[in-house]
Amino acid sequence: TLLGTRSTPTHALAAVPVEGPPLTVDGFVEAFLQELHFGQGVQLDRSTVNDQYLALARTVMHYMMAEWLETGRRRRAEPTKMIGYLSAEYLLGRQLGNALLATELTEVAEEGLATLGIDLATLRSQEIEPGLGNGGLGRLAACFIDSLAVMDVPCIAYGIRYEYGIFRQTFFNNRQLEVPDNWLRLGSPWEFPHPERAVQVDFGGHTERTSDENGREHVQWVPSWNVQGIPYHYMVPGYDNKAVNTLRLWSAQATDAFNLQIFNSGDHAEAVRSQTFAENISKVLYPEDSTPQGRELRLQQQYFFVACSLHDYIEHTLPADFDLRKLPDQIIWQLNDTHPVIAIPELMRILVDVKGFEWAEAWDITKRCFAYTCHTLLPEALEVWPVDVIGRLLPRHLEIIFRINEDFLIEVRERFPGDELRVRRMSIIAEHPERAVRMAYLASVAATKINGVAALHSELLRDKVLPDFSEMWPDKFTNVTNGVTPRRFLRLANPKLSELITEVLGDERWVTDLDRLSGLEAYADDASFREKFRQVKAANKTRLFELLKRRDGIDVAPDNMLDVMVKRLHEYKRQSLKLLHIVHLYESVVSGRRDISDIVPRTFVFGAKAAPGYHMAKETIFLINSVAEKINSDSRMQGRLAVVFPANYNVTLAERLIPAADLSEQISLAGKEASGTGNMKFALNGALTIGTDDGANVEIRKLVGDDHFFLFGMSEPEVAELGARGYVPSSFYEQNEDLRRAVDLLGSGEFTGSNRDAASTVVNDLLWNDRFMALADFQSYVEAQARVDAAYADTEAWTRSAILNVARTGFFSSDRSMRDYLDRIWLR
Ligand code: B1H
Repeated sequence: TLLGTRSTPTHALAAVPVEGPPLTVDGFVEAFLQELHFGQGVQLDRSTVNDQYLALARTVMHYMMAEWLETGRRRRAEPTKMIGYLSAEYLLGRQLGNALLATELTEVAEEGLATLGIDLATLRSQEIEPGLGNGGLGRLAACFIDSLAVMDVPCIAYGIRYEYGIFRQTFFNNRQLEVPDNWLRLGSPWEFPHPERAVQVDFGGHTERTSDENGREHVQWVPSWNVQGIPYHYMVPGYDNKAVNTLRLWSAQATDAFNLQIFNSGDHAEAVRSQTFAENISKVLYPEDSTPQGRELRLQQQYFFVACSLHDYIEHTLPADFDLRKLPDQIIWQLNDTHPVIAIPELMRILVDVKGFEWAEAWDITKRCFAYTCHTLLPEALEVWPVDVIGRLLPRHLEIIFRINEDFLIEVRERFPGDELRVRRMSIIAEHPERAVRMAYLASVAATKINGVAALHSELLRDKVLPDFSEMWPDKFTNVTNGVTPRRFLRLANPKLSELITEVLGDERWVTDLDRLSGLEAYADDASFREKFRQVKAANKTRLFELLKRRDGIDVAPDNMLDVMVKRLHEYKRQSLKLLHIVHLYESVVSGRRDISDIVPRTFVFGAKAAPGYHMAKETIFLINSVAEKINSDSRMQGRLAVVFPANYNVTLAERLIPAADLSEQISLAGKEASGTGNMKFALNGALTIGTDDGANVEIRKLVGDDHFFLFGMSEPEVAELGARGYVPSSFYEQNEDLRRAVDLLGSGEFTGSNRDAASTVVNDLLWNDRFMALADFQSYVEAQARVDAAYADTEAWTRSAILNVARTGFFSSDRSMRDYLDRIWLR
C-alpha cells in the first residue's frame, strides 16, 4: 500500500491539463525523434526498423495519453455506472493502425515519416499482433471494447496478459505444426506495467470456522500459497470523441514471501522453481476454441484474473469509503462465457468473509452485479469443474458454491413441489460422471440477465440448453446479436471501399453510425458506381495476392472468383463439406464428365488453426493441404481451380483477406454456430454469403434478402428431426453418385501419395459417424454452389448484390450490439 500511495502535488503545473504534442507534421516529427533519441537511445541513421516502430508507437501514445488522462479525470468527477468486462481472451490485432486512426494522425505520420525517409507501411508491418484469444469469442471482446470507447461508455476491460498468445501455425508435410507465439520478444510499446498496484491472489489450503460473541459464524480461508497479479494497462481509444478507456491485463508473478522463504533456506534452485510455478499462470493461452479441456492450470488462470479484477475495482477504483450495498449501482460485471464465472463466489467471499456482510444481503448484492453471455450450443463446450479440483484449489469458493446451490434448490422445490427430477436436473452440482460444478448453471442462477449472441442462438439457449432456467426465470433471458467494429474491419481494412462510401455518402459519419450505409442502396443501380465498386474489389485482390506472394510464396490467379472459408477448424463448422465440394468439382472434370470450361474459375481459400490436441481437426488440415497440392499441380486445372491455404490465419491476415473476398463460406450445421462474426465482416465488405440457416446468418439473410444470399442445407428443426429419426451417413453416400465419387476419390489415396490410411480418419468418420451431417447437406450445398456460379457469371447483377450486402448490414456494427447491451442488460 505504501508503494501505491498517491503523492500530494505542490507544484503549480501539476494541476494543468495534460496536452499531447502538436497535431502538425513538424510537431509529429519532433515528437517522433524525441522518442527515438530518448526512448530508444538511438539516432535515426543508426536506427533499425524495430527502433522506428517502437518510437512511432510511443509517439502516437503520447497523443492518446492526454485524452486518456482527461477521460479518467472526467469520469472520476461524475461517476456513473460502469461496465466491468471480464474476458479470458482479447484478440486485439495490431494496434498501430487503429491508434493512428483514432488520433487522426495517419496522414500526419505518413507525411512526417516520409520527410525522414521512413515508410509508414513498413513500420506497420513490423508489429506482431497480440493474439490473446482463440477466435470469435476473443475477437468479439476486442470489438466490444472498441465500441464502448467510441460511445464514451465507461468500461474497464479485464483479462490476462498471456506471455504466449495463440500458437503460430506452420505447415510441414501438409501437417500443422505449432510454434510458440513469443509476441513480446521485440518489445511491447502499447502497455504500461504498474507493479506498485500488484494484487495478491491466494490458492489452496483449508477453511476454519469461529463464532463471535453473538454466536455468528465466521469463516476464514487459510490458503497455502499465493501469487501476485501485476496489472498492465492498455489504452482503448475511441474515434473522433477524445474518449480513451482502459484494458487491464494481469500478469502473474511470484510473491516475495513465496520466494524468500525458500531462498533463505539456501535452496536457490527451488526458489527459482517456485517463481516459475507462479509465473506459469499467465504463461500461455489455452488454444482450445469451443472445447475447454478442464485442466487445473486453466482454473488457476480463471480465478487469478477474476480475483485481481474484483480486488482492483473494489479496493482501488471505488472511493475508499464506498458503501458496498450500492455496488450494483456502480458496476455490472459482464461474464464473457463461463470462463470468469468463479467471480460470483469470489464476490460472495469478499462480501461475507472480508467485509462482514450477512449471507442474504451479500447474495442480494451479488445477484445484481453480474450478467452472463453464453457463446455456444455444443454440450461439450459447457465448462464443468470437478468438485475435487475446485476443492483443492479454492476450498472456500467450493463451500460458497454449495451454499448457493442449497439455497437455490430450496427455491426450485418451492416453485415446483414434488419435482425431484427437475431438482436434480437443475442442480449446480452434477453427480455424473463425477461430482462437478456446472459453471453455466452457476452463472444462470446468479446473473441478472443471460444472453445468447444471435437471435436463433438465444432461442435455442432458452429452449434447449437452459429450458428449466428459462421456465423459472423467463425474464432473465434475452438476446444481443453480435457485431463487429466498423473501424477495424471496414475503415482500416478496406480503405478503398471506405473512400468510395465516403464519397457517395458525403461524409465519414458512417464510421460511427453504420446504419448510414443504407445510403448506398440507391447506388446499386448506378452502373458507374458498380464499376468503381468492382475496381475496389480488384485492387483489394491484388493487394492480397501481393501479400500471399511475399508471405507464403503463393501465386494466385488474378481473375478468379475468390471463395473464402476462414475460421477455427472444427467439425461443426464443416471445412470437410467445403473440401467434398472441391473434390467433387475436380473429380467431375478429371473423370471427363464435365468440361473445365463449364466451371466458373475459382480460387478456394482456407484459413484455420486446429486445437493442438484435436486429432480430427488436424487430419482435416492435412487433407485440405493434400488436396490443394494435387489440384494446384494439375495442369488441367491451371488458372481455373486452385486451393490455397496460407498458414497462421490471424486478425492481420483477416484484414487483408476479407476485403478481397467474393464469396463467404458460412456452412456450419444449423443449430451449432452460436453466431459467427466473420460472416458479418464479409458481408460488410461486399462478399456474398453461401450459408446455412445458422447463427447470425439467419439475420444477415433477412436483412440482405434471399436474392442476395445463397441459402442451403437443413434448418435446425430438420436437423433435430433427422437426428431423432437416426442419421445414417452412408445412406446418403449410397444414394448420391456425385457424393460417392467424391468420397471414394478422397479415400482412394489419390491426394495423399497413394496412401489410403492418410485420408481414412476423416473419410471413415464422414461415412460412419458424421456427427455434423455433412453428407446430408452435400447435395443441397452443391446445388447452391451451382447457383453461385450462375450468379457470378452475370457481373452486373453480382456487383449489385454485393453493394446491397454492404448497404443492408450496418446493423452488424458492434456499436449497435453495445447499445443493445446497455438497453437490455446493463442499464436495467
Ligand atoms: C465461441 C467459444 C469458446 N463460443 C471455449 N465458445 C474456449 C469456448 O478457451 N476455451 O475454452 C474458447 C472459446 N467461442 C464463439 O463465440 C462461437 O463459436 C461463435 O459462433 C461466436 O460468434 C463467437 C462470439 O460470440
